[in-house]
Amino acid sequence: MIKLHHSPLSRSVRILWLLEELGIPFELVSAPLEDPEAGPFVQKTPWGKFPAIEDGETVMFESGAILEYLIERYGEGRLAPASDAPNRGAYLQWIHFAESTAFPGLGNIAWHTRVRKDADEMPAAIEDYRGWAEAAVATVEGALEGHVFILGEAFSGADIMLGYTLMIAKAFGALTTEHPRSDAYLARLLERPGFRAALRS
Ligand SMILES: N[C@@H](CCC(=O)N[C@@H](CS)C(=O)NCC(=O)O)C(=O)O
Repeated sequence: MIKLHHSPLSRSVRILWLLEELGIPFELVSAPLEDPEAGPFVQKTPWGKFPAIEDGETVMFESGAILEYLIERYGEGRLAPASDAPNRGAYLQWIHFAESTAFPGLGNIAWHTRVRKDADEMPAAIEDYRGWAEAAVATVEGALEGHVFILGEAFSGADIMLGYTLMIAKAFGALTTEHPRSDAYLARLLERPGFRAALRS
């Protein structure tokens, strides 16, 4: 059985949400976040980070990679366009955009406001991080024109990756009333029972 190492509100929410959407059995191992100032990779998981999964001999971290792996292995055609579908490229792009491009600004704001608590000493840097995060939200805002989900009508794993990022962007004030499509999209995602369940654990 798949084992998910999860910490509340961390990026492992994405994988818990995915597992709920897939409806496959899994074991949840939940733990509080160790003090991030203790150093990188110190979490009590196989790779020192949340999320991590164990699936037989496969032990992984990186939320985007885990999401792709689980959908390919257990999706049975759900939650992703086929590998030769015209929107397969967009699907992969948004999965990776959510973490690699959209998250770093938010991660830096979180680090300096919640962990180091030195944000007031570095206003220019914080403004830059906020600018990066807002630019990422604006990119999603443009892409959502005429769309229910990021690929159009169909919900996919890319929405799971983006939904978590947008939730954090809203919490840090980078998703605002200037982004009505993104805000409505996030609200739609938050109505999904899987996302709600993942946020409760
Ligand atoms: N890019 C990785 C980031 C993983 C990550 O940094 N996770 C955070 C929680 S959201 C963590 O484990 N932080 C504690 C630490 O780095 O020790 C992913 O998407 O899974």
